[in-house]
Amino acid sequence: DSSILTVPARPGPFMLPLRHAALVVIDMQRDFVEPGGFGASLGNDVTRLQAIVPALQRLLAAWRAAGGAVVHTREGHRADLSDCPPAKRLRGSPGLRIGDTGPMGRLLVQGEPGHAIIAELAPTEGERVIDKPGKGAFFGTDLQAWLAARGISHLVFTGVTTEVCVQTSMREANDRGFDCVLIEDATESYFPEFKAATLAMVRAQGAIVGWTATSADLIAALA
Ligand code: C5J
Repeated sequence: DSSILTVPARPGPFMLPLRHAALVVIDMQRDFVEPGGFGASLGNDVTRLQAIVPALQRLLAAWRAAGGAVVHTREGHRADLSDCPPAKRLRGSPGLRIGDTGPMGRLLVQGEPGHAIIAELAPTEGERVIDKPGKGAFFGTDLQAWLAARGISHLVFTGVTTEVCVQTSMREANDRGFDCVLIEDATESYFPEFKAATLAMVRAQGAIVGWTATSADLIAALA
């Protein structure tokens, strides 16, 4: 079938049936990428994450041009925090907690300025936006049913942060039977060593969680 693309990847080629695949963009929200948001409240240097935006823009453009499905996720909670477990809200000693008001509104609360996807990567009409209360994109969402209804079996993961929401979502997907590839230069962490370790561990042991590939190799395969 000519619609099955071969993407150079690690630990070996990733076979990508475009019509049964979705590009998943995890949590590219102001709360993680811009100063004054949730990520910064935990003491992180958020500027590291901005470096992947150009690669992600190029990949989104190529994927959209090829007609592939796109899913964006946003981590966040209802205004009354009824879907935010106290264990999550009270963890650690951050400057501000989830639900507290910062320069971009209440941290990790739906509808607040900080909850929005950054303008450069704004979803277009027809793309699915999944609001998730946890780190994984499947927990507490209808993502699995949405993908099943469209016959999607292969997922291309991008976004932030590599070892938290991206890895959790990729592991959830792997256990649900999806073949997954993580795009190395379209994901980032506040901790470079955690990103490197995540890339290494997902593709180890014969792709025990999935594959990794570069955006350039995927874009070339889409052309
Ligand atoms: C975190 C995420 N790091 N999107 N969320 O808390 O990775």
